[in-house]
Amino acid sequence: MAVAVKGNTYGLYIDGEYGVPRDAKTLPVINPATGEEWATIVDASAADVDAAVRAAQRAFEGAWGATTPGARARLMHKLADAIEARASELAEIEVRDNGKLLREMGAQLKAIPGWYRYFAGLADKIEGETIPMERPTLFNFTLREPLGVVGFVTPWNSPLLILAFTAAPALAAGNCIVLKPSEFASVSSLEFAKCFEAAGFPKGVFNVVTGSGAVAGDALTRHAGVARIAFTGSAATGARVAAAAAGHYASVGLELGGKSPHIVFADANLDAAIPGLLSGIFAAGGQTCIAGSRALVQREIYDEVQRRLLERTRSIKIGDPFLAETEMGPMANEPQLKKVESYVEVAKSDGARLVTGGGRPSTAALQRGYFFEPTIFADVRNEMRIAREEVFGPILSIIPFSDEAEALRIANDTMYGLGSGIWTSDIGRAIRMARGIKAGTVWVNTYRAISYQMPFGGYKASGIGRENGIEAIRDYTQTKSVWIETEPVAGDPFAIKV
Ligand code: TXE
Repeated sequence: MAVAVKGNTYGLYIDGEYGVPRDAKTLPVINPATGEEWATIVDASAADVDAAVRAAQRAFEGAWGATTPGARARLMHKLADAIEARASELAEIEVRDNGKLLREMGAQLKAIPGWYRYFAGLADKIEGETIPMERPTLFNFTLREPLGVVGFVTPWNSPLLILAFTAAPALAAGNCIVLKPSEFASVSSLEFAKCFEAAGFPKGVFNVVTGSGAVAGDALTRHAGVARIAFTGSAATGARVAAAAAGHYASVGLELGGKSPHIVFADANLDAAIPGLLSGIFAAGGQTCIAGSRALVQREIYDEVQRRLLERTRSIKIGDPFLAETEMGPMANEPQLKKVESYVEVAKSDGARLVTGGGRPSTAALQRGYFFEPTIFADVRNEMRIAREEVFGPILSIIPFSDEAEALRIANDTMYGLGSGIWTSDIGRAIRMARGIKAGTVWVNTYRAISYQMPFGGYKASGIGRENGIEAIRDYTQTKSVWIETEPVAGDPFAIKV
């Protein structure tokens, strides 16, 4: 059942209820493949955000706060089952929301239950420690407690997968959530809330407020009732979010952009490396934070790699993201299309050589959607803007290099540090490069692989903190130190006990 509560307007999800606030402003939801408006969402006010935070606080102080770790885990397993039951429906909504391929979103939705099951398994393993003290009469231990209400601000490119990175550990640790999804892709998050109902979560544990970043996002990140903000989006907005969180002493997790180097050495297996390079930049139309947008290619194979890339890129099928044979859908929204288009001129005027693409496809059927051709620039120098700024689209820059040292220097000459790829058949070189690269993830002879088991996050301007992996759960707990004197004595009241 759809959650549109008023005409085709999707309501906010607060305290277990969908509702459209009286006099609510709305925002259109556009299908980027057709340019058509297919729904509207509420453009929430600061008061709506406050209502959601209060609902989450009530749940935290009430039914959810009283839930045992084992019960939390069981609910999370049921949540995973509920997602599985609605996976195809949710994947289709995401495609309509952001234009990514059904084969991509289908694969993401299939994987998402794994995140909730993995962290469900940790819910009853959040342990404090007993600490051996120098004074034997002391009995000291730590408790690991949830933070309370956490606020998530998510982007449009993979809304439910990115949500899983933070929601799964947050729930396992016993927190309540207020989510502000991107105004460009909110419907899947609203529909996803139904899975919480199906699983039997208490009301208020998970809330969704839709709307703009400037109002709803800002209100959430500034709300004094929110103990932690997890944000995924652009580096510029991330810095604003961190400043807003600092105003009320909330912790932050930031997963920001990238300009990931994808390095191919002459000793690489090119039959694997070429599809690897393509997946790094043209999968999802390059609209991923881990896009391998800088291909660093060793001079001996520079011409061959260009030729083979060009051959395959020219055959990429652009079109309806719902069709199984489509390989690239549209850009997710109009501002994103305009941004990608603008970088073609930027690259040309900086002297990069356009090898293929560079514009919107001429096919009549694609004119109304936000489609853009897979584009390659060669002879790029790392100083050029096309090699320094995140485009978040299907534009690959090819940069030649001579040896390991030069590859490493170019790879690290960036403000970002999220992903990186190395293609080589020399294990020693792979290890040397993996050690030398300043990025949160290094893929060797593979690319764009992600799992709930592996920490994920950025160096430098690519973010703060790590998502996924066992340690991610620590970010959603706080430590309480308990000191117990088993043989109280009247000590010196004017000297600290050290
Ligand atoms: O991002 P924003 P946008 C990058 C990518 C893209 C660019 C712009 O380069 O071209 O960002 O995309 C909310 N307080 N990435 O404009 O602004 C906003 O409503 C609180 C990289 O979509 O970062 C949305 O929910 N929240 C990326 C979210 O922040 C605010 C994924 C992201 O929006 C806010 C997406 C504010 N002041 C874009 N302003 C990745 N790392 O994967 C905006 N928001």
